[in-house]
Amino acid sequence: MSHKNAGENPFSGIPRVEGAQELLDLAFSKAMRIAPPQIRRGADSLTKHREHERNRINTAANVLSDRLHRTVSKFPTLNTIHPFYIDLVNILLGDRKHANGMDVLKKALGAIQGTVEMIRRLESEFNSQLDGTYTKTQNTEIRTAAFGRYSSIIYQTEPHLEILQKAQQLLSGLPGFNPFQPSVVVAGVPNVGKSSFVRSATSGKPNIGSYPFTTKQLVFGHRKFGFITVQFCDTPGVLDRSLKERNEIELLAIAALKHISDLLIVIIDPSVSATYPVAQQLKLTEEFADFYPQAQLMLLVNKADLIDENQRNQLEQQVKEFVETHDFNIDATHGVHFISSLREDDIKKVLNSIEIIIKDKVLQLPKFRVLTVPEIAEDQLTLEEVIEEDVFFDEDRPVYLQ
Ligand SMILES: Nc1nc2c(ncn2[C@@H]2O[C@H](COP(=O)(O)OP(=O)(O)OP(=O)(O)O)[C@@H](O)[C@H]2O)c(=O)[nH]1
Ligand SMILES: [Mg+2]
Repeated sequence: MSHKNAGENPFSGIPRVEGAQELLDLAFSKAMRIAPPQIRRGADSLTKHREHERNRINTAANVLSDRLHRTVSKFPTLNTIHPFYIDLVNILLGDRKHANGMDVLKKALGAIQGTVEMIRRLESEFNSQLDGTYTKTQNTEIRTAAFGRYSSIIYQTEPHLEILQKAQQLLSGLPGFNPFQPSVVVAGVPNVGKSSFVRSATSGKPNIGSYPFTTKQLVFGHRKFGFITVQFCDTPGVLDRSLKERNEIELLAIAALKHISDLLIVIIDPSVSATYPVAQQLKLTEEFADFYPQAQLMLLVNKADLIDENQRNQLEQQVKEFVETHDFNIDATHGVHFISSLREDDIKKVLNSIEIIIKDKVLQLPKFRVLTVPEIAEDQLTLEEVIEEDVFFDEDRPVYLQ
């Protein structure tokens, strides 16, 4: 099992997983291609033939067990991964009726490890069957029998291989999340402008479209504020429905919200083309805030370019009342903005507020206080590397932490 650095997706290194038939084809074709053994002069042709069959039995076992072992070893140690990824595994691989995804994956990895051991046992059994007293035909029959047993074992493990294939396809492309960096999660109903905002604010490249559900996965972007790097997570649009009615895409967004959000930005679309009326979008904001009560909240009323002054005044009043009548962790000065994510100045204003909230509130959380310095020790960076990577250093700022 492999270990990853903080900030990397623990599943990112998993190579494509071969299916049962593909594995067997590989193993048997390699075994059948090997040249007859070079045996000391004078050895009889029966011995030569027997050793050739032995090599085939061993080669096929090697290919099968090496490939399977390599696949299993590329998966991360499951009990050390961050709860964020545990939730994603549970959602993406879970069979909602019977088992959660982590159990499904653990079972599959265990079964495949068991298959490797079984192949090795069969290899040694068939090796000891190849006996000096047998004819060539009998030795070939033993090799054929070995291949038959290998095949049935590999076919038995096919459902588990399929789970690993699914895991590789769904998990290896997940964004890397660093639990040692503050995270901003951007949420809201479909089409409000989440991806547009994350794209303007960070180095990420979210998909943008003028129809709901453009973003089907989580996308991370990063932005440096002086010495700290902040992760921005763009989420798929979440609809205003009860939890059990939500589909997989929406559950993904919620899983992300729960574990990683230090600052939750809820974007509201007040325009006539919005998927939901503002009142309903505000109601959903309550749900989000309940979901992760520790997160700071920021409300962005977006698409301000599409509303007139009258509407804007009304909205300001509506949002003000909403905030006053709830007990949110929301900054009085920096917590609410009316913006257009198409205007650069508006984005700058919001980024400035984000920086203040992160430095004043989020970095005060105990988890960041303990983790800033050990991160360097763990990565074994030298002072020069630290300076080069600009981890804590910025021309405009003193070198110490606040
Ligand atoms: N006029 C105007 N259009 C905007 C603004 N922000 C975003 N849009 C447009 O709104 C549409 C949806 O934007 P996205 O950023 O894809 O919205 P999203 O919330 O990520 O959508 P989903 O991923 O589908 O949930 C796009 O056509 C954007 O160009 C804005 O401030 N003003
Ligand atoms: Mg989007």
